[in-house]
Amino acid sequence: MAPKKYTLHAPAGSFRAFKTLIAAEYGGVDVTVAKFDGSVVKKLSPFGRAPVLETEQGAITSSNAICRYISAISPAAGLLGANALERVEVDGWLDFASRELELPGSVWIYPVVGHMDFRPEAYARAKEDLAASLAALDARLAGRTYLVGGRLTLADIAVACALVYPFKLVADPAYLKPHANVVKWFQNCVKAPEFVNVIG
Ligand SMILES: N[C@@H](CCC(=O)N[C@@H](CS)C(=O)NCC(=O)O)C(=O)O
Repeated sequence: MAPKKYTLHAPAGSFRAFKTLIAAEYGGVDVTVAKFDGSVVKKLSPFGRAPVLETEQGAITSSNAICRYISAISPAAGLLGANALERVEVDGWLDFASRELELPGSVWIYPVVGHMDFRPEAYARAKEDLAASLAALDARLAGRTYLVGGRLTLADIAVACALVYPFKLVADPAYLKPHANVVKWFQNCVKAPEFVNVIG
């Protein structure tokens, strides 16, 4: 049987695309990244937002849905959790990554990389909000290697991807000092070849 075709449409360097591409690395799913064309995304996505995954059955929108799908079609990688409790915990961490990390992380980073005007209040608030989320994450990671269960899941992938740019571009050692468990866990995740192949 011919291998199924999956094409991901996302701007270059999108942290929302990283989640899917790393899940695909763990799952052994071949995902082609298309040269980004916003007009294609507008056609494929009802909201006109990237990323979008084109499959032979139709398009899938929303980065969390896409990475869940890639994990679901490669069950041997165990990315969605080992039982019902782990599965809902993974879902919870995907929500956490989107709301509590990607959101403040973007508001902090976008003015720095020129994607948004600099507004001092929003910038300061984003830094504070991200620190509060990191504190919660740090507490969860005390004495644990992974966020859910005893092995890496999509929860680790999504949460680590949300932190790639904040950690690379804006968070200095003083900001990260209270979050040593997060830093240790993050470094452990991103050194895996499946992460390195996507984010370098
Ligand atoms: N919750 C969505 C957010 C997607 C999103 O905001 N994508 C941005 C690019 S990273 C976008 O397409 N912005 C263009 C627009 O909103 O028109 C997801 O996780 O996929």
